[in-house]
Amino acid sequence: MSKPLCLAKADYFPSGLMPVAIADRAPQQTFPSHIHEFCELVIVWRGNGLHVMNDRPWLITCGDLFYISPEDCHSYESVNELVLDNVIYCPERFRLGLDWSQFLPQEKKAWRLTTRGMALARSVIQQLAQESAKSDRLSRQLTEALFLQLVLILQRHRYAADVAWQLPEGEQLDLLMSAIQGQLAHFDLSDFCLQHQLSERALKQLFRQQTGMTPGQYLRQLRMCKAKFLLRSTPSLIGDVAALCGFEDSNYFSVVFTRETGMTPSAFRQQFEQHRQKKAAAW
Ligand code: RM4
Ligand code: NI
Repeated sequence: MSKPLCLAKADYFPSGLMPVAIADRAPQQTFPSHIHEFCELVIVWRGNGLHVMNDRPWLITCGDLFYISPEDCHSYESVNELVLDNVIYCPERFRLGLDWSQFLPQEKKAWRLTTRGMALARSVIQQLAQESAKSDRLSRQLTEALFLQLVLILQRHRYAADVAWQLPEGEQLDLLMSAIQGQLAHFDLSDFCLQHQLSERALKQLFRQQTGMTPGQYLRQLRMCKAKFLLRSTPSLIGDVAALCGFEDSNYFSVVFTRETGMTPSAFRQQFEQHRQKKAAAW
């Protein structure tokens, strides 16, 4: 294999003395495999994409956080309105005399940030962007102090991104079920497994053992339950009910609904209409 591209300090830092710089990527475009002469913190604000680091794929979205060392090789293979900040830094330029290895994790590179952590980090990064663009000594010191503040905030508000495979099986199921329920209209099992680094095959098997159905069947049943509820208790149009339940095509929704319940969506709704009218007439 050919050597990957190596990004040079001189191209990304305004001066040879400044220890930190902010490279905001709004948007981040696809970017080929590369290593760096510097270190990099990546904080994802919005959108999604496929980030590959040292040959491992990560489906990334808001709240993802990566600590990238010079020798880590990474790329952005696909992007979808991906917005992130790269906080790039050169440890040998720090002058405050701190033991930086204490503040920056060595082993674990992929983390997630809480919403609160994102808000706090964002405001420090805004200040960092301003200070690091200047060149006087005080600005360099302030930049270093702000960077310390940032890494401490990240430490306090981050959590491990890829612990799901270490969870006991029961908790893997909880995680899966709450994800299905929470994203009824858009749930995708492969994405879920990629995100949590779980084996799709093993998870399907576990799900089947415990519930007697596949995750796909469970998802379909939940969607049908929601559809019945909406048809029965709201005046929403059938097309809207279909969309809320994850069906882009309302004809296809009608086919599935009829197959599952033995009734078309409008016949199903009709029953309750008649019931309601009779009740109203009786009064
Ligand atoms: C690129 C990409 C790279 C980063 C450089 C500074 O757009 O985000 O990962 O190293 O910027
Ligand atoms: Ni990079």
